[in-house]
Amino acid sequence: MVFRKLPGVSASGMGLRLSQKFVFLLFLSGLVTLCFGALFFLPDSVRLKRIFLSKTESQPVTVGSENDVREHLKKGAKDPEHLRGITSAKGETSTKLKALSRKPSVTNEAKTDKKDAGGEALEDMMLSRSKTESASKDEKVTSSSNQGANTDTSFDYNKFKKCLLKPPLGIEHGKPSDPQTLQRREKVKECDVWHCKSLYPLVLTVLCPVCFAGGLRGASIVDSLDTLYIMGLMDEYNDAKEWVETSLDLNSNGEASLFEVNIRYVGGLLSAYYLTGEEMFKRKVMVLGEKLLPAFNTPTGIPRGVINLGSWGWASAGSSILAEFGTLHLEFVHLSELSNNGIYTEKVMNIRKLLNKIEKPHGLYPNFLSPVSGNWVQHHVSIGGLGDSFYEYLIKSYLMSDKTDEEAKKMYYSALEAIEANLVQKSPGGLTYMAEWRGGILDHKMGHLACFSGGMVVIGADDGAPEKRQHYLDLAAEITHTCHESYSRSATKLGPEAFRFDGGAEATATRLSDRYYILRPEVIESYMYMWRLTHDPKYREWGWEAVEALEKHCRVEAGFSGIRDVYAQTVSHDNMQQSFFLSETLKYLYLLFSDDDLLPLEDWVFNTEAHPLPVVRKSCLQGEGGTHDKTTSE
Ligand code: DMJ
Repeated sequence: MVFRKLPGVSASGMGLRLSQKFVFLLFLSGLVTLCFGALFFLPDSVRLKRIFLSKTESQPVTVGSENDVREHLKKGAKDPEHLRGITSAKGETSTKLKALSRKPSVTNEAKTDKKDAGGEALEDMMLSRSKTESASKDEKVTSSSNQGANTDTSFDYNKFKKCLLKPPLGIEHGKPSDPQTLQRREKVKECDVWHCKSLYPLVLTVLCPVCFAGGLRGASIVDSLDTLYIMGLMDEYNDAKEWVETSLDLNSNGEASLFEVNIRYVGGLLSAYYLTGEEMFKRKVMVLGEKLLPAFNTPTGIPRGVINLGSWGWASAGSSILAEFGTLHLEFVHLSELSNNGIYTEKVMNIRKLLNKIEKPHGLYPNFLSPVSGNWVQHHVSIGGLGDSFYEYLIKSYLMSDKTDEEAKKMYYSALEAIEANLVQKSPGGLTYMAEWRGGILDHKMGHLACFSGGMVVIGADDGAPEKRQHYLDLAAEITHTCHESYSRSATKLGPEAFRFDGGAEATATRLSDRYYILRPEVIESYMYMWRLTHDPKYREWGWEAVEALEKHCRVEAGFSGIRDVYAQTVSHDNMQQSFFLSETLKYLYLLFSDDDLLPLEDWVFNTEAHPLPVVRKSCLQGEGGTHDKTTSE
């Protein structure tokens, strides 16, 4: 065609046949493509390359200012792909091209990469070798995860502190003025020292006395950080902190429960950061948070229950459990707060959206949902195991949002209405309990786990319809009373795993398999909230009964142990000290015997593993800050 336009020269005049012309053109275009393609393989310094390739394709995206970061993150929140070219810290650079060509698998890179230069690297160089190795490994994961979620480290900790209404640790760490209460509090503290003395040397040498099979190690250490700090056990806290800093390996290969990792590790690291301001905790939790994101890559966005942190992704098929995928909200909102990246909030809002929209039998939420179809898998409803913390997180999301999250509020009170209409029962002996619901048929059993609901109902009492306030207070008190009965009707004064209200039973376990107690916190948790909100002294008395029973039946040489049968006069130990004993049971007991200004409920909500997370005061955090009551001291 070109030839036809040349004056005086016809195509045929060049003596070429059509097929020859075609071959010639093919050769020419191949040559041009080859030359252009070769530009990509030239070193960055070659001028030709800079001339021909546009800036955005060949040069690093320099994230120079906070605003640049925000801009990328804003886009990233809408389009996670966009985030792939951004590395972990403010001011760092990355190549979009490089990021796009990265393989999703991280393991090889993690082994060979060197840690990026910058503030964090410098800091690491000053720490021990193992710390450098561990932090560096974590950093590798962040930069090669291709999620690029956590990039902004500009969270203003001082401003956050100013936005709290009261100092977190109150006056003198919430020391009660009444000597008997103080004595009881000291006893609880001593229990914690006891576990530390026996457990920590093991932790520090053997490394893994309490861990998840195949998952992350050191659950007890991360879980107990804030308890130690709140109790003022600074030597033990410093040991735990050092372990986290030097030995917590976030790349561990093997399956782990997304729920467990979230409530213990994410929750534990977040609360440790908010309480202490230690940047190391924030860095760790940011890395971990990012590693959880692939779990949400399902057709519905409902995450799989089991993940593999080492190989990046979810590990198992099957249904997702309501209490697991519905217990991410508090931690994920804080991951977004700290990283200034909405992606975490987006993930959990997506879950909520689905749950809000889906048809619910009698307004109830069944325990199993398919992450593929987004439908309920069967109709078993429980306020205990499999369902519990989903309801807890609805009301706590509302409270943690500084009472702005109206959707969470609405969902919580409608769920509570459905629970009251379908599950709440009164026994012949006058005990109020929460039965379980199996496709419309009631199972008159209440699990120990469901005993958290006394606390849940009481913290939400004030924000329901005004005419219901007293009703909620009464309901909370009745449930807590029933749970106390399940303790006081046993030989050990500790409660069984599940108790029944049929066949003549009233708050007692009828099956052998339900008779164990594994140091669970839920009953004591409700005592703590009931005490804080009513100041009825009986809750402190009930708490003390539990301390005495724990001391008598569960204390062993190496810490505390669960028991196999709460009705047996002579106990048999299961030789397990659950990690929640440290994070929840002892913490709630300590708070029960402290003044209300230790972690005041106006400022803090506790995640389902009792890790305190601060109320997010958006307007204060975005404005000048400073609601701190200056009359109190730290
Ligand atoms: C804790 O790990 C959490 O409270 C969870 O939500 C369910 N129960 C255990 C302790 O019993």
